[in-house]
Amino acid sequence: MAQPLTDARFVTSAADVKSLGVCHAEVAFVGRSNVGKSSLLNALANQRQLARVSKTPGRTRLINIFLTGADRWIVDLPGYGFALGPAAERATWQKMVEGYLTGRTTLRMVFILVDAEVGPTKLDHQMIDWLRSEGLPHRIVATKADQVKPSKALKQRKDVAADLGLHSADIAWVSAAKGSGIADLRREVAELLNL
Ligand SMILES: Nc1nc2c(ncn2[C@@H]2O[C@H](COP(=O)(O)OP(=O)(O)OP(=O)(O)O)[C@@H](O)[C@H]2O)c(=O)[nH]1
Ligand SMILES: [Mg+2]
Repeated sequence: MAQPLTDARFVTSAADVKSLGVCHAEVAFVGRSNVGKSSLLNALANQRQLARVSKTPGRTRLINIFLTGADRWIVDLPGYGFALGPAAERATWQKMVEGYLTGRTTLRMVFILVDAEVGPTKLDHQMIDWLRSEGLPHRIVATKADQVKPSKALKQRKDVAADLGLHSADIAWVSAAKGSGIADLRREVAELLNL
């Protein structure tokens, strides 16, 4: 049988959670702009151009829905913290993302992406604190792991985890560029979606 998630295809973009239909189960990916969300989705789906990867931060400004299996969704949320945009734009982002995250009973997991080398930023902390306070199921994924020197990897994993009050093993370490950690995360997503 083909690998799960590799059948993923883009369905729609939405600015408002109210315009989204129902599905059987969904998982969402969120993180600061440029953290590698789209690249990770492409790696999980084993497709080059499923989600758009760009050098310009803040490209993904809508809720992007991808369909996999029978009625399962993978949801790419717009990144936060792009270019210190106008306050009104940030308010729109917040309304859209928080509306989505609190408005979906079929949401099984929020994957929150943190840059492995940079570690959690102030905005990452805010997002994670908010997810905790809302009691939303979430899991940290450290992206671009290939950017961390192998000699520093162990300490970096410990430091990033400690910064978030977690253990190293609580965080999924991935590199979309090198493929490390992708198969495990794909399996995890497939299980969450009962695929
Ligand atoms: N070295 C390395 N670079 C990566 C990796 N994943 C993504 N990148 C690079 O990081 C940049 C941003 O990647 P995207 O996947 O577009 O990030 P995004 O979070 O979707 O960004 P926005 O949609 O703009 O918020 C691109 O230049 C990617 O090539 C990785 O695993 N390793
Ligand atoms: Mg993107």
